[in-house]
Amino acid sequence: MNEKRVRRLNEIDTRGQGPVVYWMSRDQRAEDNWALLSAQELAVENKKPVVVVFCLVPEFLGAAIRHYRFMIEGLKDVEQELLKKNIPFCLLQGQPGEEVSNFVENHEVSLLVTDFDPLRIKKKWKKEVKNKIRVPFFEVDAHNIVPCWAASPKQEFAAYTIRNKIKSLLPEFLIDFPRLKKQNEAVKIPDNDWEKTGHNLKVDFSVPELKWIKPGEKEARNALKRFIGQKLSRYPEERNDPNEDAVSDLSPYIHFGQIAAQRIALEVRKTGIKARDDFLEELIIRRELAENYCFYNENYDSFQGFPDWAQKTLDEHRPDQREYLYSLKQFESARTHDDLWNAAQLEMVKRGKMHGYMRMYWAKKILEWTRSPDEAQKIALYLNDKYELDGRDPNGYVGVAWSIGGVHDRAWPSRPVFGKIRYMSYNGCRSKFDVPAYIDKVRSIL
Ligand code: FO1
Repeated sequence: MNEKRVRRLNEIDTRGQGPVVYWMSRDQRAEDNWALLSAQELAVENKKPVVVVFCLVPEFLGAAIRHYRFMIEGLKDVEQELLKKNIPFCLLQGQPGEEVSNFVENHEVSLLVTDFDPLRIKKKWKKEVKNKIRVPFFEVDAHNIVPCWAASPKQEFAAYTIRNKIKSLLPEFLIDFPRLKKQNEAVKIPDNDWEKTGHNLKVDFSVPELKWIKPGEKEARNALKRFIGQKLSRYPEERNDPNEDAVSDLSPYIHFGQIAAQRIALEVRKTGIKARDDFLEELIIRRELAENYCFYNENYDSFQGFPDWAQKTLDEHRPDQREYLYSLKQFESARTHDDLWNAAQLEMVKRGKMHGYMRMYWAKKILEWTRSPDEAQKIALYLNDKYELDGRDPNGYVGVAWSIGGVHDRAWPSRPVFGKIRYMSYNGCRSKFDVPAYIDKVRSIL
C-alpha cells in the first residue's frame, strides 16, 4: 500500500485488543477499495480480523428515497461480497459521532480506518469521532487515483495548473489493485436488519426511485463494459450532444463509490481506443480538480468561494435589470419561458440525471433569471442535490461554481448580469445539437 494514500487523523499509538475496523462511507465497495485494503493490511500485520461498519445517517444533505434506495441496495451487495471473504459488514444507524465511536468502544477496536471525502459534513463527522476514540485513526483516499493531498498542497486555479501535477504522478498511482483476501477468523456481530433500517429511516419520499439504472458493484462493472464497448469511441464528438447517448452514466456509481475511478481508468486505458484521452481528461483531471476545490476551499458551495475577479464582476452587475425572474417553485416545476431549459429540468426530475452539456446551460440560466448570484447558486445546488442521483458530490458543487462563479474558467467579454462570466445562449445550443429533438426526447421519458 502506498503510504501517500494514508493520512493519520490522530497521534494515538496504543491499540485496542479487538478487530481492525474500516468505517466505510464514501467508497461503498468490497473490491478496488484502498481504504479496505489498508485496513486489511494493518489487520494482518497485527494478527487481528478486520470488520467493516457503515453508518446510515437520516436526512443526509436533503437526500431523498431516490438516493437512499440506490445506496442501500448497493450496500446489500457489499455485505454479500464481504461475507464471501469472511469479513463482517455491520450496519449502524444514526450520527457517526455517536454510533461509530460507540462501536469502537464496545468492540475494543484496535484501530480505525476511514475513507477520504473533502465535504464539510464528513470533516465534521471525523472530528467528532476523533475526539471520542482512544485508538489510532487513519484516513485513506480510496476515491481518487492520485490522493487529493498528493496531487497538490493548495487550491489549484484551473485544469491547466493541476494537469501536469497529476499526470506526473499517474505512473506511481494508476496501478492495478491487489485482490481483497479472504480471512479465516471472523468476529461474530449481529445480523443487519435491513427491513427495520429501511422502514424507520426518516427520508423524503417525494422524489421517486429510478428504474433505468440498477445499483451495486456488479451493475457498475456492467455499465463500464457497456460504455467501453458501445460508447467510448463516440465520446469525443458526441459527449456534448444531449441527443446522443454517448455519456458513461457512471457518475452515480462513482458518487456512491460502487466503482473506483481508478478501475474505470485502468479498463479504459487498456482499450487503446483513441477517444480514451478525452474521457480520461474528464475522469481524472476534471474530477480531481473538483476534489481539490472542495478540499482546499471551505466556501465550495457559496459565492465567497468564487475567484476574486468573478466576485468583483458579479458584484458590479448585481443592479442590472433581469429580463426574467423566476422563483424556486417555478424553476423546480420547469415553468420558465425557455422550452430548452424546461426540458433539462424535467430530464433531471424524471431521470435523475441531466446531460453534462445541459447542466452548464441550466445553471447559467438560473444565474440570468434570479435576483443575485447567491440565490442562483443556492437554487441550482438545491435542485441538483434533490433530483440528481449523483448530487451531494464535489463534481456537482464545482459544476455549479464553474457555471455561476467562473471557478476554473477565465473571464469573457462583459455583458449584463453575467459581467465577465462565460455566457451560454439558446442559439448557441441550437448550433451544437438538435434542440427540438432533445425536447421531444425528454417529453417521452415516462
Ligand atoms: N454517507 C454515509 O456515510 N452515510 C450515509 O447514510 C450516507 C447517505 C447518503 C445519501 C445520499 C448521498 O448522495 C450520499 C450519502 N452519503 C452517505 C455520502 C456519500 O457516500 C458520499 O460520501 C458523499 O455524498 C460524496 O462525497
